[in-house]
Amino acid sequence: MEEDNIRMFFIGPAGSGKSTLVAGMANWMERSDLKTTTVNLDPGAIDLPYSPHIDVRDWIRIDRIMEEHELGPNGAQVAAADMVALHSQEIRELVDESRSHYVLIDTPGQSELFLFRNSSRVVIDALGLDQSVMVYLMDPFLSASPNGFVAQVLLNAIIQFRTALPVLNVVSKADMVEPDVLANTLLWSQDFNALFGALLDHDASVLTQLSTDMLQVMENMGSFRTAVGVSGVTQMGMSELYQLTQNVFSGGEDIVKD
Ligand SMILES: Nc1nc2c(ncn2[C@@H]2O[C@H](COP(=O)(O)OP(=O)(O)O)[C@@H](O)[C@H]2O)c(=O)[nH]1
Ligand SMILES: [Mg+2]
Repeated sequence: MEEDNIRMFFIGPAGSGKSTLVAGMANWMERSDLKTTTVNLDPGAIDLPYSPHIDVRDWIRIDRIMEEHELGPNGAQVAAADMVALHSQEIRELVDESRSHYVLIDTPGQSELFLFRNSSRVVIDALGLDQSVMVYLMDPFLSASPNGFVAQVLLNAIIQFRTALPVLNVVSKADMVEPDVLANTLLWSQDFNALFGALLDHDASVLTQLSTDMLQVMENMGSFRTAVGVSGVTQMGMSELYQLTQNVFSGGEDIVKD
C-alpha cells in the first residue's frame, strides 16, 4: 500500500462552490478519522468557510499586488496566479510535513486562471502527479439541460487535457435542485444513450455530425465518468465522493486509512 497521501484539487467556475465543498469534505473526512490538510491556492479569497492549514495568502495578497504593481483587480488576479508557482516548493514541504491522508486543494475562484496559466502546471507537478485527482464542480442548474450538461462535459475534457489527471465530476450545490432533476443529470453521466436521446429530444439543432462525434470522443476519454451530487452545505454525497476517489487509485479499497 502507498504511504503517500491523496491530493484532491477542487476546480470549477467562480461561485461553483469549491471552497464550501472543501470545507464540507474536510469536515466529513475528519469525522471519519481521515487526517486531512486543506490548502487554499486562491490569493483573492476573502471569507473562507474553513481555516486552511496552508494558505497562499500568507505570501500573496491581491490588494498589495494591485497597489505595488498598479494593476486593476483582473490584472492582479493573473499576476497573483503566476506568483503562486514561486511558492510551489514551500507548499509541497508543508504538505509533506502535515503527514495527512488527504490533501484538499481549493483552487482560485476563476477556473481559467488555474486551467490556462502555466503556473498551475508548476504547482500540480510540485505536489506530485501520482495520487492526484481533479474534482470538477458542475453547476446543478446548467447540468439540468442536455446542452448545458454536454458543455460541462467538454470542460471536463479540457481539464483532463490540460492537467493529465483523472477528473471526477460532481454536481455541486445538489441540495438546491429537485431530486428528480438531479437524478436525471446523474443518469446522463452514466448512460451515453440517455444523454444522446435527451439531446435529440431537446436540442436536435446542435446535434450535428460533429457534436455526435465529439460526444463519442468524450465518452472514450472517460469524461462521462459517473458523477455524484454533492453539497458542501448539507454534506450530501461526501461518502460517495470519497468512494469515487478511492476507486480511481485502488479499485475501491481504502488506500490510506490506517
Ligand atoms: N445551498 C448551497 N449553497 C452553496 C453550496 N456550496 C456553495 N454554496 C454557496 O455558493 C456561494 C459560492 O460558494 P463558494 O464555495 O465560495 O464558491 P467558489 O467560488 O467556487 O469557492 C456561497 O454563497 C456559498 O454559500 C452548496 O452545496 N449548497
Ligand atoms: Mg473559493
